[in-house]
Amino acid sequence: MKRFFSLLPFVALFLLTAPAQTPRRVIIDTDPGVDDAMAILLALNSPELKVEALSVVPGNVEAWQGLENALKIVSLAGRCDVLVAGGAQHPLNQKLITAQYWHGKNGLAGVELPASKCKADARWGPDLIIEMVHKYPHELTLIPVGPLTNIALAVSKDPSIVPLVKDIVIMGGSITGGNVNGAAEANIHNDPEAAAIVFNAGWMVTMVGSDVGERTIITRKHLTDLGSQHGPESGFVAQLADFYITRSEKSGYSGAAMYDPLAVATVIDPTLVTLKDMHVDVETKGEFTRGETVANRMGSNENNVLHGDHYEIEGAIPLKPNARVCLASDADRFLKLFVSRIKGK
Ligand SMILES: [Ca+2]
Repeated sequence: MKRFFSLLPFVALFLLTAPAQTPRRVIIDTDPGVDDAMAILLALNSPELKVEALSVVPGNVEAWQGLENALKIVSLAGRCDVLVAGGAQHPLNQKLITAQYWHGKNGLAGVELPASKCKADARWGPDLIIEMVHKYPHELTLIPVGPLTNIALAVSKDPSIVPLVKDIVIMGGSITGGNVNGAAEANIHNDPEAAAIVFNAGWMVTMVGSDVGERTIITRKHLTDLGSQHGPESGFVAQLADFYITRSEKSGYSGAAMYDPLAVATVIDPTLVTLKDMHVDVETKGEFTRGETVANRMGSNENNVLHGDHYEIEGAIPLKPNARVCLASDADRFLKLFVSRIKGK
């Protein structure tokens, strides 16, 4: 008997580390968006995930266009069971900056999908997030792949959701320069105040940034592979990828950054990325740096103490990490996963 009890910790450890038998429940908060559409279809075609809902946030396109796009995407996939809700209409504290330049006039590379057979949920996106977190405590993973407006509104309205969320994996930020300007990544740049609320909410934010997305690119080789079979979803993704790669080539890149799909893939298979715990602050002022994610790679700040007319360094003050920052991805393995999940659908 004594021997059995001495084994209990090991049995418990095995149960905790055994592969999950049931899919992970996720909510994707999205501003669709070419790479959003790819990310949503990757999630809907991955048995590791159960997509409970899409909440729509203004970003790449205005809120109404994003909601229409989200509804058309779930309809194309034959998945009207997935709740789709509109949310915020604008960023918390600034004017919206849309990105038709990168995503086409309707946000979906100008591709006109059939009218949606699915209907929008009547609830407001942040309220839907709050309700779902309470419905499935410790089970839901949030995957925000747009500006963080809806998530900030949800945690501000009901901070009790923070410890009840299983995980939050965002596409946003960067620790080595931006994609909007020298400092800021687009999702954070589009609502820095919301991002600051989310990073300071008290949970660990997994941050899949633009710097890693830009090293995880879809190329014409993958496009040929995708186009080798013809289904409604693979055909749509091939059209999106063609537009997106062409746009990126015109800007001097050899392929298109898989920003949002990499965030979804990080939830499907965390071994695809390398993460490091850091403390991240969001710059909300700054002459050149509004919207920058300022990551502390040392885990501490110098402690400067006033001595007469000057300060002296007296050691360092440790910082509590609030983010798991993505440093690298296994791009080849990710692209294989992406193409295989979309192909033939
Ligand atoms: Ca997005």
